[in-house]
Amino acid sequence: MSEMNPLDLPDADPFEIARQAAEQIAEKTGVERHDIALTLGSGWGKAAELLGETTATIPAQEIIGFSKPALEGHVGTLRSVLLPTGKRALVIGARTHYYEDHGVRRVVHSVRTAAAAGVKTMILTNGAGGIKETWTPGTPVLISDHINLTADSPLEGATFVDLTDLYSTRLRELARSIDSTLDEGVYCQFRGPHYETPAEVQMAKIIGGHIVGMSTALEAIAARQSGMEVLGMSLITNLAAGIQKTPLSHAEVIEAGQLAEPVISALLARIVAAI
Ligand code: 8IG
Repeated sequence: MSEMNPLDLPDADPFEIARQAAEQIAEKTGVERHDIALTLGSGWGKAAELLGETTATIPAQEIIGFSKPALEGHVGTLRSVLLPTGKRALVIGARTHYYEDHGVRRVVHSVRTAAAAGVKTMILTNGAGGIKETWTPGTPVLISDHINLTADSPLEGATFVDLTDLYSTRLRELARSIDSTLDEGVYCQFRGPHYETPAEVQMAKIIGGHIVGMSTALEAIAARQSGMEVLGMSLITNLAAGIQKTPLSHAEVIEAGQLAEPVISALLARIVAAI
């Protein structure tokens, strides 16, 4: 059933495996180095086509350390895109979620691979629940900071990494120069895969959270460890439990994502063109 992944071996070096993955990507795409990487979460997939010309598409599982996508709505490919600016973007349509229980190394492997491929700007996107009552489903927001509620970290051993300005102020300002109406908020990563209880959403609100999700924070930490600048964006596909009066459903989340997708993908493409 599940295939063996070298990241799971006890003496594996995740950075060496990321280096090998980057080498395979360079071989398969014919692109030696990429400048920007984007992880496209639910609702953001269409951005891949709008960014520029796709010059190569690779099924993610052909690259060392990557696995097949576990979720509907996630495409499971890595694409190399030539931007109008001449820069090269690596589009990651294959996200491993923490709740899949494959360990943090596999969660952040795509980010480390991007860094090894030369990427300096990491764009992390997701679909998430909104706590701010002014947000309606379909609203894209900038991530200004995060609260990591997984009690886990991609850093191993005594590795101390500064997370001040983790979600680059410069890139958030650049995004707002493209769309001045973009709001921002603090992203709380829960383990999932269940959605929160209303009480947990209230807790998130009280401790300073505005967005609830199941990804991104661990990836952002790994991105910063690798020295990349991070831009984070959430598509609010639903109001968080208890904020919205009706129960949450995965179908609703997918639908809100599909409706918003063309608009937010175009926005993201314009932001990337300005980087
Ligand atoms: I889409 O309401 C999406 N992902 N934790 N809570 C959490 N993750 C989400 C939610 C949500 N909506």
